[in-house]
Amino acid sequence: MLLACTRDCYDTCIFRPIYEGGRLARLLPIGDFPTLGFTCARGAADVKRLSSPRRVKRPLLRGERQTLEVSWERALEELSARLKAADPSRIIHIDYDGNQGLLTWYYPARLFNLLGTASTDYSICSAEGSEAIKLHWGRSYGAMPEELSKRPVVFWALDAATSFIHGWALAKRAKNPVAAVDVVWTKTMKSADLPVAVRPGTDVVLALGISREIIQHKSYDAGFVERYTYGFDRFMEYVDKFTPEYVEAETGVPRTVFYNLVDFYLRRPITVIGFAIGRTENGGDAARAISLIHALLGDPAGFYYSNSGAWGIDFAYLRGLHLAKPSKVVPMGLVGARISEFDVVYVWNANPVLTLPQGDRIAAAAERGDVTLAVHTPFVDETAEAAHIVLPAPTYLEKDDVVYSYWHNYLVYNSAVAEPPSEAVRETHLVRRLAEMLGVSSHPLMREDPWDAVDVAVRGTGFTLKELRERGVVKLKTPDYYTYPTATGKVEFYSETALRRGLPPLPQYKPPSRSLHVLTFPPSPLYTNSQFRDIYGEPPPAVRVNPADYVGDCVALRNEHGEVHVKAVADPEVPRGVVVYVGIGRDLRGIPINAVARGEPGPYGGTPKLYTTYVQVEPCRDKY
Ligand SMILES: Nc1nc2c(c(=O)[nH]1)N[C@H]1C(S)=C(S)[C@@H](COP(=O)(O)OP(=O)(O)OC[C@H]3O[C@@H](n4cnc5c(=O)[nH]c(N)nc54)[C@H](O)[C@@H]3O)O[C@H]1N2
Ligand SMILES: Nc1nc2c(c(=O)[nH]1)N[C@H]1C(S)=C(S)[C@@H](COP(=O)(O)OP(=O)(O)OC[C@H]3O[C@@H](n4cnc5c(=O)[nH]c(N)nc54)[C@H](O)[C@@H]3O)O[C@H]1N2
Ligand code: SF4
Ligand SMILES: [Mo]
Repeated sequence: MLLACTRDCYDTCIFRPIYEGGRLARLLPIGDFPTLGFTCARGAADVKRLSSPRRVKRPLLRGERQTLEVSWERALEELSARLKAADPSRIIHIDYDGNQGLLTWYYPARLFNLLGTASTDYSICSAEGSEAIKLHWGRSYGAMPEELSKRPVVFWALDAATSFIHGWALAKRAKNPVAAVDVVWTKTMKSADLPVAVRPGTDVVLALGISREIIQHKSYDAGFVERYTYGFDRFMEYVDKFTPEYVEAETGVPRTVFYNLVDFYLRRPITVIGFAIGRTENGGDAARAISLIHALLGDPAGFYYSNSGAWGIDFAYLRGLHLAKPSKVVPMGLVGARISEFDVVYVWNANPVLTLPQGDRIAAAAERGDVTLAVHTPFVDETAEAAHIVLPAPTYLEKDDVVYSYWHNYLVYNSAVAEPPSEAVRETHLVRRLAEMLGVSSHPLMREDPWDAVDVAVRGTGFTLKELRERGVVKLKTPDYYTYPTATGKVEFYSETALRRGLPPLPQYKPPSRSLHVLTFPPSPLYTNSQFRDIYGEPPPAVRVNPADYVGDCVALRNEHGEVHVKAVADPEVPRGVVVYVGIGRDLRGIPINAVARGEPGPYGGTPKLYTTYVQVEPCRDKY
C-alpha cells in the first residue's frame, strides 16, 4: 500500500508506510519517480505529529473566562444555533489547502454553498497566475515532471531548492543548465548556472524584453506561430519598446546577464513559473509574458505553472457548484479587512489568522465578540486559539482520501494508516451532521454520499473510484497541448479572451514604487506555510536587509495596514530596498507578520500582491 503527502506542496511525495509492533513507525519515500527515495523535514515529521501536544482531541467551547471541553452534541448545537441566527450572506467559510484530499478540502463547501453563505475566492496562492495564463492559452497547465530532467530549466520566482525539492533534484541530477530569476540570493539562485537578480515587480519587463530579442533575431518558430497562434503582429509591435536598455533600467538586470538569459531561452528550456509570481506587483502580467515566450518558441508544453486543471478532476462538482452558489465571494486578501461584513466565520483546512493578509483582524473581531469563529482542525493553531468553537479533525494519516498533485500526474488513494483520537470526526461527517441539525440534509448535495461525489468528480481522469481503490496509485494521461479553449481557439498573443472580459489584451507594466521598501517572503525548509511549528518551533521574528538599509537591530515595518516589530540582520544577499522575512509567523509582540501584508487583489485571479508589500522601515522605539 502507498500513500501521498497531502500538504500544499509541489512534490506530493508518495510513501510506503512502515509499521513496527503493529503501529505506524515511519513513512518511507518510494525510490521511483517522482519521489526518488527522499523527502523533506516535514514529511518525515508527520508521524511524530500524530501525538503532537498541539492536537485537538475533543470539541472545545470558549466562554467568557475559560475554554471548556464539551461533547460533540453541545458544540454542534452551539454552532448550528449561530448559523441559524445569521443571515447567510453574513456567514463566510474560509478553507484552503492544509490537506489537499478531495474529501477533506473540497466536499465540505457543499453545505455552505447550499446555504448560500459567502465564500472566499480561493485566490491566496496560484489563482492570479493561472487566470493570467488562461487569457492567452485557454488553460494554465504545462510541462509534465519528466521534462525537467530532459531540458535546461528556468526557475522563475521560485526557490525550488527549498520549496520544490524533487523538481530541483530532477533538474540538477540531469546536469542540464539551470537558470533562476529572483529578487533575493536564495539557495536556488546561488546554485544556478545563470542567476538573474531582478527588482521586485519588474519580471514582466524582463519577459517581454526576451520576446523582443527572440523576434528581432527571427529565432521564433514561424510554423507554430502561423498555425496555432493569433495576434502575433500586434504583439511584435507592442514588445518593440522593451529594448535591452529599457529592460536594464527597469529590472536592474545588466545587459550581459540579459543576453545570457535570451541565449538560455534559445535552448528551449522548461520554465517553472513559481506560484509566487502571482503574489507580486504586475505578477499576473509577468506570468502572461513568460508563458508567451514559449509560444514564440513553438513549445506549448514548455512552461509549468499549476497542473491542477490538467487531470480532469471536477473540483466544482465536489463543492456542489452545479446546484448551488455562494451569495458573495470575497478575495482572500481582503477577508481580514472586510471582517465586519460577517457574523459567523467557519474555517477548516486553513489557518487564516496567521496566513492571510490582515488575518489578525479576524482574531480581533472574534475577541471582541463581533463574529463567532468556529474551526475544524487536527491542531491548535492561531485560528483555533482565537476561536469560540474548536472541533477535532483527523490528520491525513488517519482517514481515507483521494490525493492529486498540482505537479505530477499520479493520483493516489490514501488509506488510513493510524487511528485518530477517539473524538476526531472527519470533515465530510461533520458537515453532514450539521446539515441534519440545520434541516437541509435532504438537499441533493447532502444526500449524495461523499464517496459517490468523488467517484463522479474523478470520472474525467479516466478512472473510477473503484479502480483507484484497487490500484492505489494510477498514472494520469498527459494532457493535450494543442487545443486552446480561448476566444479564437488559438494561442492568443493578443488576447481577445481578455478583451471580452474587459481586461487588457497584452501584458501590462506599472512601475513599482522605489521610494518604499518591499517586504517579501522566501520559503523556509522547516515549514509548509504555517504547519510544523509544533515540531520545529516558531520562525524567528526577524528580517534580513541589505547592509546599506540597516538602521538598527530592531525595526518597525509600517504601512497603512499596521505595524510589526522585528529583529533585523544585515545581509548582503538581500538587495537594497528589499526586506526578507522567512516562514509565516509573528513579530516580537506576537502579532502576525501578515498584519502588514498587502491584501490588494491582482487583476486576473484576485491573488493578493503580498510578496510586494510596501513598508517603511524605522528603528524600533520600544526595547525587546
Ligand atoms: N519548504 C517549503 N516548501 C513549500 C512551502 C513552504 O512553506 N515551505 N509552501 C508551499 C506552497 S503553499 C507554495 S505556493 C509553494 C511556494 O512556492 P512559490 O510561491 O512558487 O515560490 P517560493 O519557493 O516560495 O519562492 C518565491 C520566491 O519569489 C521571490 N520573489 C519575491 N518577489 C519577486 C519578484 O517580484 N520577482 C521574482 N522573480 N521573484 C520574486 C522570493 O524571493 C522567493 O525566493 O511552495 C510549497 N512548498
Ligand atoms: N506572510 C506570508 N503569508 C503567506 C504566504 C507566505 O509565503 N508568506 N504564503 C501564502 C500561501 S502560498 C498559501 S498557500 C497560504 C497557506 O495558508 P493556509 O492554507 O492557511 O496554511 P497552512 O499552514 O498550510 O494550513 C494550515 C491549517 O490547515 C489545518 N489542517 C491540516 N491538515 C488538516 C486536515 O486534514 N483537516 C483539517 N480540517 N485541517 C487541516 C492545520 O490545522 C493548519 O493550521 O498562506 C499564504 N500566506
Ligand atoms: S511537504 Fe512536500 S516535500 Fe515534504 S513530504 Fe510533503 S509533498 Fe514531500
Ligand atoms: Mo501556496
